[in-house]
Formats: sequence, structure tokens, C-alpha cells
Amino acid sequence: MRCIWDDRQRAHVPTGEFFNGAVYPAAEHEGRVTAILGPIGSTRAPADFGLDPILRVHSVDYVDFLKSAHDQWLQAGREGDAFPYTFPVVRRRPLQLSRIDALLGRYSFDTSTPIGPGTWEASYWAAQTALAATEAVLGGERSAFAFCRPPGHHCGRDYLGGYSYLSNAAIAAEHAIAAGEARVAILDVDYHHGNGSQDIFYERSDVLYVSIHADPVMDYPYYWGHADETGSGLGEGANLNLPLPRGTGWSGYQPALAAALERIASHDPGLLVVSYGADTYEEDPISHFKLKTSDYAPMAQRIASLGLPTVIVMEGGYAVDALGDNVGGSSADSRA
Ligand code: SP5
Ligand code: ZN
Repeated sequence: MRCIWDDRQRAHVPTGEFFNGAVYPAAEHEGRVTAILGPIGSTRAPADFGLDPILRVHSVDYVDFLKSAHDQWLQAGREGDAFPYTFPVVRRRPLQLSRIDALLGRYSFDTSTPIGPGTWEASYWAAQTALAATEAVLGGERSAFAFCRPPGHHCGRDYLGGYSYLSNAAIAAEHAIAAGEARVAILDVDYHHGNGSQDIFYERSDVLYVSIHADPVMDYPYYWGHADETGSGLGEGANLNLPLPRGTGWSGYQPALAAALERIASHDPGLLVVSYGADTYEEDPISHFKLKTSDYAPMAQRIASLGLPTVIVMEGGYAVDALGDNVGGSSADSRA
């Protein structure tokens, strides 16, 4: 399978993240890169598709904020990564904000997604990586793997969170629509619900979003991912959430995957985007499913059995020692 990677994605070097009342070493760190690059073999760098395909998904003000946030942080006399600490609650009236702390809270929904000096550069090239994989598939490749970092499925049109800054999967899906595909589906198999991807397409019927994830009653991102979120307006019915309890292994996962694939087939998409997270793995340090390394090849085969042109976009996965096998093994298998 064609694999896309850009070394500029290493420019994002988060030092820590804040949750459960303390700062922890960042789970989404550069060790993931080395772990995945080994087994996937040769990679190609993406072309530069520019900002236009990013701005099909994200608002101009949000992109301007992302580009400039760390400079504003330094100008305010701070050092290290920029973190939010105060947030406008939902429905707080729109205001003309200028102080960096006000902006950080306005554009963030958690305290685990710091902005460093290289975050914009890495995020930009992650989006280009997703676009290059999409171009390859639109050009006739059966599938392509976009090794995107930082991940993307938690950020929305105008907010970041969950280690995500630009929505790589949504940018890929929108690119395919702009290229003439009538219908696209996103299948999200990361442990966490992809709230950003869901939000971006929630009122759309052309892009179906289907996710299998940990029940948000217990797990991040808590405020999205419930089974009764089915889309709204024109998008009613084009969103399918399949939450599963902590402790789910392959036997509990398979029926959800079957239901997801059935829904995707009935949407009849011209292209499938898979948001692939290996944090469903039994040893993942921040997650609670029980999938084994040997489960990822059958998962890939079942997804491939849809027979759809497929762009695979990397999301989470933090068990660095097994990450190579959990990513490389499945991408190698769906090559067949
Ligand atoms: C892309 C992706 O997988 N993002 C996940 C972001 C999850 N951040 C929430 C961190 C809170 C996890 N609690 C871990 C408890 C460890 N003992
Ligand atoms: Zn995840």
C-alpha cells in the first residue's frame, strides 16, 4: 500500500498534558513516529496542496489563531507550550477576544492539546499527508495510508482538542467531495469517539460518519459519541455511533464492525476514509479495550471486503512498543 509521510510532522513536540489534576508526559509523542515508520517501509512525501483544502473544513479565524498562537504566547511573556486555562461555557455570547489566554480557551475544549512552536507546521503537513493519500486513491490506487501526526479526529471547524489541531480525515473527505465524489464515508475505529469529524459533517447527508468507540459515559470525549447522536437537519441519519463498554475484546468488537460496514455499504460511497487508531489495543496506556495485535489484520480485511477505494488516516495509539505491529501489520495485510 502506498504510504505518505512528511518529516515536518516531527516539528510538533508536546512536552506534557494536563488531566486528572496533574501534568503527565505527552502520550502523543515523537516515539510514535519511529515506532510506525519502521514497519510501514518506504514512504512518499506529500505535495503541497496549500491552505484552500484546509479552509474547506476549518474557519479562517481558527486557522489564523493556530498559526499565531505560540508567538502570541511568547509575546505575553510565557515560555514552553501554550495551554488554555479558562473556557467560555457553551452559549457564552461571541466576543471580540484579544488576550492569548482568552483565545486559547475559546478555541480549545481540553487541556491535553498544547500549542508549541512547531505545532502549526506539523499540523499543516499532516493535513497535506491526508490530501496526498486522497489524491492517490482518487487517481486509481485501491488504498493509501496517510501517516498523519498530530492526529485529527477530535478537532472541529473552529476548535482543537484531543491532541488534534487540523481534521485530517475531514479534510480528506472534503477533498474527495470537491473532486466530484457524490458520497463519502468515514469509518472511525480509534478508541475515542471522533467528535470533531462528527461535528463537521453532522448536518450533511453526503458524508456519512460511523464510529466504534468507548462509551463516552466513562471515557473521553464525554460530551459526544452517544448512540442517540444520529445527525441533524439534512444530516439526520448520516451519523452512526456504536459505543462499546470498557473491556471490549474482538468478540464484542466484531458485531459493531459488522453493523458499521453494513451502514457504510448502504450509503454507497465513492470513497472511504478510515480514521485508524491503534489505541483499542489491550496494552494501550490511556485506553481500555482488549484488542490484540492479531485482531488488526482481520479488522483490515473486513474493511477491505467493502471493496471501496480507501484512505487510511492515522489517529491515536500510544502503546509504543506494539505500535509498529498494530499499524504495520494491518496495513501490510490489507495490501493483499
Ligand atoms: C487521537 C486520540 O486518541 N486522542 C485521545 C485524547 C485523549 N486525551 C484524554 C486523556 C485522559 C486519559 N485518561 C487516562 C488515564 C490514564 N490512567
Ligand atoms: Zn484515541
